[in-house]
Amino acid sequence: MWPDDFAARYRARGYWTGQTLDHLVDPARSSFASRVAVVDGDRRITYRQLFDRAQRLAAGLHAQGVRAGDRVVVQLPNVAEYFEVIFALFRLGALPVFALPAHRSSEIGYFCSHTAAVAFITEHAELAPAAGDARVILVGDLAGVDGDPSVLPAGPQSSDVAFLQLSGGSTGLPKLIPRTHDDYLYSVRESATICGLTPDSVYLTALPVAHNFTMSSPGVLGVLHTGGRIVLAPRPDPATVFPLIERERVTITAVVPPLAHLWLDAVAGAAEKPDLSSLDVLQVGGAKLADAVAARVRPVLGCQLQQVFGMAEGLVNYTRLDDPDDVVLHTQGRPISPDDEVLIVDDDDRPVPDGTVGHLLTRGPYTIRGYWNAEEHNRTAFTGEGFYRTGDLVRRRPDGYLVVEGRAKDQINRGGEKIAAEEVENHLLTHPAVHDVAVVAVPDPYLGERTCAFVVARDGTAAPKLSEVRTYLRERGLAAYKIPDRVRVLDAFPVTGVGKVSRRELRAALRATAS
Ligand code: OOB
Repeated sequence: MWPDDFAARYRARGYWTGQTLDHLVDPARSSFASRVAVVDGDRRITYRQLFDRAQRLAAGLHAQGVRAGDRVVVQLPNVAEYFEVIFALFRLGALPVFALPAHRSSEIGYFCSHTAAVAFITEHAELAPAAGDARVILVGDLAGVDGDPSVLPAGPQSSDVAFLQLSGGSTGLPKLIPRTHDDYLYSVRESATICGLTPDSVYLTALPVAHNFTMSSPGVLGVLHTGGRIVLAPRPDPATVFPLIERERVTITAVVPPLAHLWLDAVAGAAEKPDLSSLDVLQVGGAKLADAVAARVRPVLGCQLQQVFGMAEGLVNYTRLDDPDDVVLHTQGRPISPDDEVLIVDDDDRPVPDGTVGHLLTRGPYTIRGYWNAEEHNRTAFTGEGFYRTGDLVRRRPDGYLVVEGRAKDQINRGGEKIAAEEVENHLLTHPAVHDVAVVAVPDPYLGERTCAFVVARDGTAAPKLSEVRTYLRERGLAAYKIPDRVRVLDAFPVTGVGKVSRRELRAALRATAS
């Protein structure tokens, strides 16, 4: 948590307002109450209906024993129930732990045990055994969880942790990110302004709704803050989203670079063009957008591009809607807040001049000061002064805009989906035929990066083939996006440098041979 003097400053400057996230759907903000908040297929849910249902669900969960401070692992696809669940939990002061729909028993089991979750809400009955002691509530059974809201105790404080978000991770196990009501609401409100949201905005949720980009940049919470409308897409493919954009007159949506690419190609190649004329802004983020793809957005889709460089730990950078093309096409934006402190440093933490590539460190009014229950990891993930080491290599232009030039963390960014190399390596090291393994990113024209596992076989055994590796990891319950795209077998790893070989050097050496 933030030191007192920082917290006092963020309050005095009006960033932290003392409100909690459940306030976003409060019908006391009566101008919105009768408007549609969420469209999910044929279901159209007003702000008042969402509020009422969330209150009743909160009471039902309370009756089942869910209390303030309890953790509840939430794994929901893009469905209306997601909103009922999160606002019910926010009302109770219980903490959603946001799993992704792609997560499987390995990830879910870890989230449930690591957070000592009291409940696991999912659509996947087959993942129930992974939940351990947590009560499993299937999405289809949520409607039966109901109670009288008048018995609910007082809600949380704005300085309390509101939920745990997942870190992309670079170590063996994913870290959890505690975000408070105060800090998150600040980023949501400012993002809504920066992205030009109004009560007439219609936001298409094409990416998973629980990802930080979709939730808050400005995402679904930004839309609820301004009284706009959320349209949920079950899948992000053109055949699903284009008709939704047409029918609902969508004005803004957010995608990762491979999806931007896919949508552009689909429109460019269509004999009969979809009507995307309502679309004002296409936000692209989560991974570096290639200049060539950026340049096609306006000519092909007829809308504005906004680049978004953010992280679930906090800091979010946007190109602004009135920025010139040079900035929008070639930079990843600038921070939300005048109090976002950005340091770009060399390997010894010494600041580098503008224009020089260095490690991005940051702290500010909505960037965490530490991961949840991870004291030891926090000592290296944050500086003594509380700056978060993002692991990103960036350069700052004289106008303050950032350009992402690379990454120093042991992570693969597979089209916006983050994979911790070590997590996959640890799974593969349990394979009886694997002596050693290094998982590295290899460049890919479509996804940006894919994963390659370099495997050294145990003496006298045959190294597992790609198909065996895939089956093995699937059976261990690893999410599909973490499963290597390629396997390469080596007799031994190259010896890099003198003395003990660091994993990082090894991965770098192997990456050089992989492309
Ligand atoms: C978003 O959040 P995460 O937590 O999944 O991943 C954060 C990491 C960053 O540290 C950076 O390595 C990479 O994803 N990243 C980008 C990028 N946006 C994110 N790298 C290059 N260019 C970009 N535009 O990915 C996220 C959170 C909020 C808003 C948008 C994205």
